[in-house]
Amino acid sequence: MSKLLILIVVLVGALAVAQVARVYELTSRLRGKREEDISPADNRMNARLMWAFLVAYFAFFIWLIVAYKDKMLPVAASTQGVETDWLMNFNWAILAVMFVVTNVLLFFFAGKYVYSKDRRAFWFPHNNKLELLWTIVPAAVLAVIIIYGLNSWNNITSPASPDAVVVELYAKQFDWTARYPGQDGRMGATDYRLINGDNPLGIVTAKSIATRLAEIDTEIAEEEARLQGVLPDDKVAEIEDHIGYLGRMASRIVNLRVVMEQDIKENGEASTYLHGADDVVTKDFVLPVHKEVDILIRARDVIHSAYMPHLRIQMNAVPGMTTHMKVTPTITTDSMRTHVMHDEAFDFILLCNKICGASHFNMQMPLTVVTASEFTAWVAEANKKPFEPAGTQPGGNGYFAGQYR
Ligand SMILES: [Cu+2]
Repeated sequence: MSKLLILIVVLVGALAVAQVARVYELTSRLRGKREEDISPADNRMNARLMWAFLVAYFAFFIWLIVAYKDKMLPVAASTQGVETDWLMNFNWAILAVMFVVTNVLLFFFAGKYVYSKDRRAFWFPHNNKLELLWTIVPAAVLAVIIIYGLNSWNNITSPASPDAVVVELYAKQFDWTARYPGQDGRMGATDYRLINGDNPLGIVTAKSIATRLAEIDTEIAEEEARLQGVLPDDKVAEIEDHIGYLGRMASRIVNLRVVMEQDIKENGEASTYLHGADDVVTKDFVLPVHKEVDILIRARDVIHSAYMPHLRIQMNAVPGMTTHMKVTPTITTDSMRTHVMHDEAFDFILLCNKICGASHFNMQMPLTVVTASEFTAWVAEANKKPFEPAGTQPGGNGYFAGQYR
C-alpha cells in the first residue's frame, strides 16, 4: 500500500513539473522569446551547477567507498587468490586514475568555458603526437594487464604437480558432491549412464555396471507387465518407446563393460576402471592448508560454476567434460575464525556462480581448510567409507548376461 502511495506521489510530482515547464514555455512565448535564446544568467547558472555536480559526484563516490568497505571480501586465503587480488587492484588503480582525471576535466571545463560572446572556440582538428600518445599508452597498459592476467590464468589451470591433493566437485541442480580418490590415491572412471540413487556420480566398477543393468532389467520387466493390462493405444506406444529406450541404454552400458574389460586387459592395474571402488563420495568438502590441490569439476545437467570467493577461485562446471583448477589454501578455517573474521560461525564456502535454475541461490557447500595432520586424519577416517566396501559381490540377476554377452 505504501509503495502504491509513493508511486502516486512520484507520478503526481512528475506531472506538476511538466505543467510548470509548460507554463514557463507559454509565458516565454507570450513575451516574444524564442526557445533557443538563452540568457547569460541561465548559462552562468548551468556552469555553476556543473561545478556543484562535480563536487557532489565525488563526495558520493568517496562516501560509497567508505560506507561499503566492510562489505568487501576479507584477505585472500590462497596463493592464487593473492595473485588475483594484485591483478584486480592493479586494474582498479588504473581505472580510478582515469575516472578521476576524465570526470574532473569534463565537469570543470564545462563550467569554466561558459558561453562568452567575446570568445571564439579554438579549432583543433588534428595532432599526430597526441594521437600516438593516446594510442600507445592504453595499448601498453592493456598489454601489461593481459600478459599478467594470462600468466595468472596459466598458473591456475596448468597441470598440477603429481603429489597434489586431488578432489572432484560434482555439480547438479541444485547441490554439490565431493569425491576423494580413496586408499589408492587415484580417481576411478565415471559414466553418466550408471548414475542412480546409490551411485550419484556414476562411478564405473564391475559391480556398479551389474547393478545398473539389473535395475534396468527390473524396469523393463515392470513396463512389460504394464503392457499386459488393457490400455489405450497411445499409452501402449508410450510404454513401448520407454522399453526401447531402456534397451538401448542397457546395450550401451554393455558396450561400456566391453570397453572397461579391454582397458583392464591392456593397462592392468593402471586402468582407471580399477580405481573407483575405494573412492570416497561425500558431502564434506575438506582441504589441507599450504598444499597444492587439484580440483576436478564436473556437472550432470547444465553449466554450473564452482566459486570459492575467499580463495578467489572459480571455474565452470560443464556437462560432458572435466574442468580443473589448482589452488593452494593459505589460511585454515580456524585461523579465519579467530584472527580474520572474529566470528566462530565463519566457514569458507563453495558457491554455484552460474544462474542454473530456480534453486541456484541455494546451491552451496561449506569448505573446511585444516592443517596437514588434521587432513591426514580426516582422509583416513573418510577412507573407511568407500564407494564400494571391499568384499561386496556384483549385483544383478543376469537378465542381460545371456542377451548381450
Ligand atoms: Cu548451479
